[in-house]
Amino acid sequence: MIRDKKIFNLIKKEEQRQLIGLELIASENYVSSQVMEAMGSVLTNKYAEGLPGKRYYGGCEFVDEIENLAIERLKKLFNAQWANVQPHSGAQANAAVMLAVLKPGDKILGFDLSHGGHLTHGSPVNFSGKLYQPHFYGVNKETGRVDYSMLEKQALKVKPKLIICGASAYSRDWEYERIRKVADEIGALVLADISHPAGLIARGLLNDALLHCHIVTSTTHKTLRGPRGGVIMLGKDFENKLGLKDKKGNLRMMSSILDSAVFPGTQGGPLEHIIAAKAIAFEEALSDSYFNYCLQVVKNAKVLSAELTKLGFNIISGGTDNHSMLIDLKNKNITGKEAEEKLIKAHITVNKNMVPFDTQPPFITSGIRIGTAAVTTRGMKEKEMVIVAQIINEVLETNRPTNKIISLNINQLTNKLPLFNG
Ligand code: DSN
Repeated sequence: MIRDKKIFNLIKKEEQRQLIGLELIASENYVSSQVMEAMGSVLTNKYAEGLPGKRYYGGCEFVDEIENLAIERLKKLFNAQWANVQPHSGAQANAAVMLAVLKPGDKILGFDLSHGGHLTHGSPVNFSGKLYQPHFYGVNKETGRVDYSMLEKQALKVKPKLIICGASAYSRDWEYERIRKVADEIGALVLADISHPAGLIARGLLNDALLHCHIVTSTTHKTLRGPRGGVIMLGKDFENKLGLKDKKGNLRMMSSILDSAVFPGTQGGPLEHIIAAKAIAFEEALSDSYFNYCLQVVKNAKVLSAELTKLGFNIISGGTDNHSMLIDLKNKNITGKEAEEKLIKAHITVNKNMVPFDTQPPFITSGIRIGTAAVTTRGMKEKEMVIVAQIINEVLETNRPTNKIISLNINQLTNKLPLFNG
């Protein structure tokens, strides 16, 4: 076969971009070499529709063992009662949960996308807002934190069947217990989408969603530092019966309804090469070195947020409890789009992001979102965060053509740090 030089040259260029750049996109990270190796393995050749031990294809004895290991390791990591590791992404995991517990037209209550929520939590442009009837809660304008009284009021008024918590641009911890309390009052289920802070929750640095929420979904590639993918979990004692019956009239368990909603409900064959890589990442996340990594991610985020605040940047909610922060740039007279473009010229990657009560459209925005998961994997600590804050300030505050010098500084900072951990 003729080697596809075009594609491999582009992959090489992307590797170089990742090597020399400063990756501050809050949802990205760098996987270990063994996670990478599993993703490029012969497992990609295998069809395995169904679950371990119950497949629709022959020859699944080894992928069965792999998938069982992934499930067991994930359950251990989160102290979960049950897990499905097949969702191809976080969006797929959320789609499966909604298919499992809702009927078209049912009401859902999610965190407003423009306040930091996610498309799959009821946005009108997403299946969740098209198939179901979405309602929203947001943050308090003064504090920038989730307005739990608003959430409670909305829940009591709307009586949704599902309350969704979790976010993609929110730097504070969640009060899961409080959300569960109001859900119990109205007989709603609670779904926590912990995609962003999953690793920090697993290692006990943030409140545990699995203790209070009926169903928990996550991606595996953000703070969890695994391959691109999704998972669904049930916390202990949440194997609730939903009142649904099988053909023999027996009550069906939540786990079985969720399994069926993943396959055949929303997906076909599972990606066993990705599931193997997930299993490796879960084992890595159980290690002491990953725990220390999580501690450093949070320390780095706190230092970066404090340094940016000193330089006059407005961090929504005044700081961070996790790996991320959302910066409102209105006082800097620059839009999110302009900031993203200026920073990329200096080899710093961030994403423009709506801020709560934004007056700019989503393609422009008034803010940027920053996270420390990736740079911490590269080995950066508090000292580097001080430098990063100064460089961001210099890029955004000046109109001088300093970007070349700045990108050289960034490259010096990143070049010596390996792309693969472990
Ligand atoms: N795109 C992801 C993020 O950046 O947070 C969420 O899907």
